Amino acid sequence: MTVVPEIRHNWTRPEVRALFELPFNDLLFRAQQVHRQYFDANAVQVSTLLSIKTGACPEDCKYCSQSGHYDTGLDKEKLLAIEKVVQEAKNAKEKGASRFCMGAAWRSPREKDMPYVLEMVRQVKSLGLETCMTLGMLESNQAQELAQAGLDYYNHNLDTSPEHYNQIITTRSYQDRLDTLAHVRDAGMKVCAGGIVGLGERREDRVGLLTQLATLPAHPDSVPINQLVKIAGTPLGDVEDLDPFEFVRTIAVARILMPKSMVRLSAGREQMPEAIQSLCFLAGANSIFYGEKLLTTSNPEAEADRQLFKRLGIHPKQESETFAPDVQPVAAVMPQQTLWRDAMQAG
Ligand code: SAM
Ligand code: DTB
Ligand code: SF4
Repeated sequence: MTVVPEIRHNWTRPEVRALFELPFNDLLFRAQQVHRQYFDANAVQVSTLLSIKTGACPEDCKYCSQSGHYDTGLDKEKLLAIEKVVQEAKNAKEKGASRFCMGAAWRSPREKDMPYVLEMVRQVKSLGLETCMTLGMLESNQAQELAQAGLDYYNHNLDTSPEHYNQIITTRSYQDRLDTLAHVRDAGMKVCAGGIVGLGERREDRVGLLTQLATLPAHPDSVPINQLVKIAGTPLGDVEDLDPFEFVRTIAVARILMPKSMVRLSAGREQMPEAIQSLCFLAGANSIFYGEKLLTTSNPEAEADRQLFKRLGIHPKQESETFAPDVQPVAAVMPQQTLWRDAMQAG
């Protein structure tokens, strides 16, 4: 019988901080233990992203190539035609993606855009792909409409800690983001919510971000951890690099706090050595974006990712794949190593 940590929603900042402070090897060991209790450690889910409406965004997110507040030299595009989106989705499926994520540079969808967006969901879903959208803030009725059209996931990130947030975005509040997540949850869609690190934030802000995510009424089904892709022309265009081990730690802590969530090694892989990516998989990341482009920036070549998977013995996770170890929950594992060892020995 495998002993699994119970799913907790009452993580405290000191507990989360203590996890970040563990020796690297101990942290990775713990994350791997948790990961194996809920997932096949060698299966990674792959999604492909498409920007369905690019640039001229009214929001002022200091990291973003698409904000209309900064001159990033990006070519702006109108909302793509549905046929074009469907063709891209077919290509992504042929290349092995199981989920297709569509992103728009909007503060929130306008009512007149909704019929197009809903039709896009229906047509992409009819290809046999899982669907995900990220369109900015949603009202409750918009979330309901998307759910009825068959949208599986909605992505909306908290991005950083509540106290660092105003340094990064001033045009929408942290509470606005929490409200959108509540609307998505209430509409019955799966929630994809995570954040972005390497913004020049302190470790305490990474602690704060993950504590917020892990104390939501339900853990997000998917937790994207983005590493800042530095964009020239934005206020964060030449911020200092985050220590790659700190990025791996962030993944590991996310895995321990939210054992049943898919943790996505999201933006920033193109700039990340493969050895660090493989440490992220060891730390419990089990989802990536696959295909040469994210929204506006580049991602590793699909062939390079196929080779990486082959070298690591990883296979793409299929939606039909289930993993059901013979498990029994125990009281949640405490950050102190001794308690962890006791819990493991009890198993
Ligand atoms: N406009 C929508 C919104 O912000 O809600 C959806 C798209 S937005 C690009 C989705 C997320 O991508 C952001 O919340 C942020 O976490 C991430 N992101 C955006 N630009 C990034 C960058 N340069 N590097 C890393 N992650 C980025
Ligand atoms: C998420 O958390 N990361 C993705 C997705 N959700 C929409 C977006 C990453 C964007 C990276 C920068 C760009 O390509 O513009
Ligand atoms: Fe707009 Fe989203 Fe970029 Fe913020 S992250 S500027 S909301 S596209």
